[in-house]
Amino acid sequence: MSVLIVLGSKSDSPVAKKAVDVLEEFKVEYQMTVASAHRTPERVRKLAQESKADVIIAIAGLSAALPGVLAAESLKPVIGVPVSGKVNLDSILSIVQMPPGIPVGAVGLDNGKNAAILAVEILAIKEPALVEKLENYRKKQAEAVERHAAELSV
Ligand code: RP5
Repeated sequence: MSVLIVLGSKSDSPVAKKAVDVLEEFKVEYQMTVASAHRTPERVRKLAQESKADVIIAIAGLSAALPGVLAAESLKPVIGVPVSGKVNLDSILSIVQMPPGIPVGAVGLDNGKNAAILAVEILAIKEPALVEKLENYRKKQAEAVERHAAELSV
C-alpha cells in the first residue's frame, strides 16, 4: 500500500515535507514527484493513469487545478492541499469547489500533515497495523495536551 505525493512546483516542497514526515513516522511507502496541471498537463495525466499508489496527495497553490485534474484522470482518492500565497483563498477555493461528480478531499492551507494523516486513515481500512499506529498517534497527541495543560493552567 502506498501514497503518491504530487507537487505542482518545487516551491511547494516545504508543504510536502510535512506530509513526508508523517508518512515516514507511520512507515508508509510513498513516491513523490513534481507535475503541473498547467505547465505539464500530459505528465499529470500519465501519472494519474499509471500510478500504482492507493491514495494521491496533490499539493498546489494559486489556481490550483492539480488535485482536480488528478481526480478527473484517476479513480484513486485524491487529497488536495492548498498552498498559501499572496491571495490565500485562490488555492483553497480551486480545490474545495470541485464540480459534482469529481470529488477532491481538501485539507487546510499548507496542511500537508493532515493530508498525510488522512491518507494513512484511508490505508488503515485495509491494514490493521496502521489502525494500531493511529491509535498510538492520537494517544501521544492527547498526552501532549495534558502535559501542556499541566504546564500552563493556573
Ligand atoms: C502552482 O503555482 C504551484 O503549485 C505553486 O504553488 C505555485 C507557484 O509555482 P512556481 O512559480 O513557484 O513554480 O502551480
